[in-house]
Amino acid sequence: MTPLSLTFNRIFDVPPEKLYDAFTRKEIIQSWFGPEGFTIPRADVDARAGGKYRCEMHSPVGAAYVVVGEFRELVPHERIAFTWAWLANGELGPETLVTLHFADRAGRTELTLEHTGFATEDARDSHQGGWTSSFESLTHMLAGKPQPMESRISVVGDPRSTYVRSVRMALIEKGISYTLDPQPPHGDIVNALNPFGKIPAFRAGDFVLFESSAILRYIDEAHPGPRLMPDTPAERAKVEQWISSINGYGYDAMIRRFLMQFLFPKGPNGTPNRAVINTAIVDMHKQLTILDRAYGERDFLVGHQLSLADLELAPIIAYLVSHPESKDILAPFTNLMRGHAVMVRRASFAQTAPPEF
Ligand SMILES: N[C@@H](CCC(=O)N[C@@H](CS)C(=O)NCC(=O)O)C(=O)O
Repeated sequence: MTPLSLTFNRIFDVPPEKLYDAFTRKEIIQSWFGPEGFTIPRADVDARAGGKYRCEMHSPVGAAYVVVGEFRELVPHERIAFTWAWLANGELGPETLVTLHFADRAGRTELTLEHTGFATEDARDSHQGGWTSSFESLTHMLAGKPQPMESRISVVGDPRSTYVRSVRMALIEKGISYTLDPQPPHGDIVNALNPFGKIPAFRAGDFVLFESSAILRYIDEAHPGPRLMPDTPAERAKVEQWISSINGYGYDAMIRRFLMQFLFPKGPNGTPNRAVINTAIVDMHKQLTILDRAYGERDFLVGHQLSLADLELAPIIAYLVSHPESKDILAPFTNLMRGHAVMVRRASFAQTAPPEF
């Protein structure tokens, strides 16, 4: 009969102490644990015999998994044994046992991982791929490839959202790698990160943020790469001014009342409500006039360089350009259209093109 257990043998290019830390230190666990592409937004680890651990993993498409267990044995740099059980919908699955042996091989480490006690062959087989991919993540982390906790950034939200796109564009402009969890608003995963249930939500390791303006500021200030805010206080205030007004009034008229009325019509017999659209168009005209004046002869909303304000606006204008009625409305606003053409040429714009509604 096939044993209901798994055994893996791998050599890692680090000494046993370092590999041992990768399984016992919370901040290191968060930088690699789980299959490739997964993030660990939360890990609680009490690495002593009888101590408990709880690890929350998110897959690249946003599925959340929680594994919990208890450390049974820890012999520093030699051996670790811990129980392993999945927690789903508040219910604990069957408990299995993971044992790790670390053998020094002239400065490298041979790791033997045994995972025993599976109740079924299916349960065993479903862990085979998980561990195999996790060893890849571990290898990347140990080689210093980009998996430190702070760079494990994820943007949570449907990529069709203009706000989600702005945040993704900022990350790309800064050269920061991230994963996208394409979650709808008001789902469990989003609600857990943003009490208002809106998207985007943003995670950098344990750090969670919502509201695109705050996320954009954080991305810019907390990371190296090209600055997305101008140098002077006056210009920075202008950027805030545009972000706030685009967020407060622009989105409301151009996306919520205009575009959404075509995509999700609320008028008689499921047709777009013309009265809503017409008042939105009046407001759009006023807003586009103001924005067009702000560009003047320049290609950016503030100064002569890309700023967070341009990133907040571009995804909204992109939707208007792609809709026949608003395309015509936009045409006379030549300064704004020139600025938008500059945005369209950026890699961050091309790489975040939203899927169709
Ligand atoms: N002020 C928020 C607005 C976020 C927002 O409204 N997002 C939309 C998607 S584009 C959303 O979540 N809508 C669902 C809702 O309003 O309930 C921000 O800047 O992040």
